[in-house]
Amino acid sequence: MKRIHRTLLSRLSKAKAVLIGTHKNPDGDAIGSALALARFLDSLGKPCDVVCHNQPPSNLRFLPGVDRVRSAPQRQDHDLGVVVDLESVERLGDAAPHFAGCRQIVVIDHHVPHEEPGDLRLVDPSAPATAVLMTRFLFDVRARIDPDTAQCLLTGIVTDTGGFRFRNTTPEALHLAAKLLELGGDIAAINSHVFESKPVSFVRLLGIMLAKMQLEMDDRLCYAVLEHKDFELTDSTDEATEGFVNHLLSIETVQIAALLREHTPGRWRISLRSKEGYDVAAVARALGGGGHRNAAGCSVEGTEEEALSRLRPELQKCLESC
Ligand SMILES: [Mn+2]
Repeated sequence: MKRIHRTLLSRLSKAKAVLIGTHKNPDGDAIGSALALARFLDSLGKPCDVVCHNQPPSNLRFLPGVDRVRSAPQRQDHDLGVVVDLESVERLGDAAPHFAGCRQIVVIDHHVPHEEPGDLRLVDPSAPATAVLMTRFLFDVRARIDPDTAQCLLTGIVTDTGGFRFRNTTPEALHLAAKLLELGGDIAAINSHVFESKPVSFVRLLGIMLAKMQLEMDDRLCYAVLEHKDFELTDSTDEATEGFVNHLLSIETVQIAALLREHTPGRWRISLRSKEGYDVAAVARALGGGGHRNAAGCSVEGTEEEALSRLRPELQKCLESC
C-alpha cells in the first residue's frame, strides 16, 4: 500500500466524524468523488456529511446518494475535513465556515496548485480527474466497491475526460474505468444523464453563444460573450454553459477558446480551453484564477469591454508563446 494512502486511511479511521466538501458549481468529478468517499466512510462505519456551496446540477441528480450533498452539515462534531477537486479553499464558497471546527484538512485534487492548503495533500496534477485519485486510493486500501460507488467514480472520470475524448485521457484512466465497469458502473447511463438530458433552455442559450462568437488572430482565437440579458432571455443560469466553450475550440483553426459569462450583472466568469501546446492555466492565473494547462478559468468584474480588455492581451501572449 502506498504510504500516503496508508496515512489517509489511518486519518479517516481515527476521525470522530468527517466533513467532505467540494467546489462551488460542482461538476461530475466533484460530486462523484465526494459521494464515493462518503460511501467508503459508510463502509467503515464512520459518520460523515457532504457539503457544497451549490446543489448538484440537474444532470448529476442521477448519482446514487446525491441527496447527501447539502449546503450545511447535519452534525457539528467533525474533527477531520476532506476537500476534493479544488485547488483553493476559497472555492468552497459558503461551505468554507463549516470546516472551521476540523482539526485537520485533507486535500484530494488534480489541479495545478498555486497555494498548498491542508495538512495532508493527495494531489496529482497529472491525473485527469480527482476520481482517478479516489479510485487509486480505494483499490489500494482494498475497499469494497459496490456498483453505486463504481458509478460515482466512473462519472468523475467520464466527465473530466469529456467521455475519454480530452487529451488528459491517460491509459490509467481507461484501465481504472474498465475495472469500474466490471464492478457495476454503467457508462451508457452516465453519458445519457450527463450529456443528453439538458433542458431546452440550455440549448437555446448555446444557439445565442454560437451566433455571437468572434474569431480573431487569423482565426486561432475564438471567444464568445454571454451577457446577463442572454441568461434572462432563455431563463437559464450559468449551470447551462457547462461544456459550451468546447464548441468554440472544436473549430479547425482555433487554438484557444474563451467563453465570458455575465452570470450576475457586472461580474464575469471566464472559461478557457486550448489545444496542445498552449497553456491557458497561465492566462487564468494572470487574472487571479487557475486550472489545468488546457482547461482553466477565472472571474473578473466590470463592463464587457473592461473584461475583454483585461483578457485579450493575456490570450494574445499565450497564442504568441507557441
Ligand atoms: Mn476534476
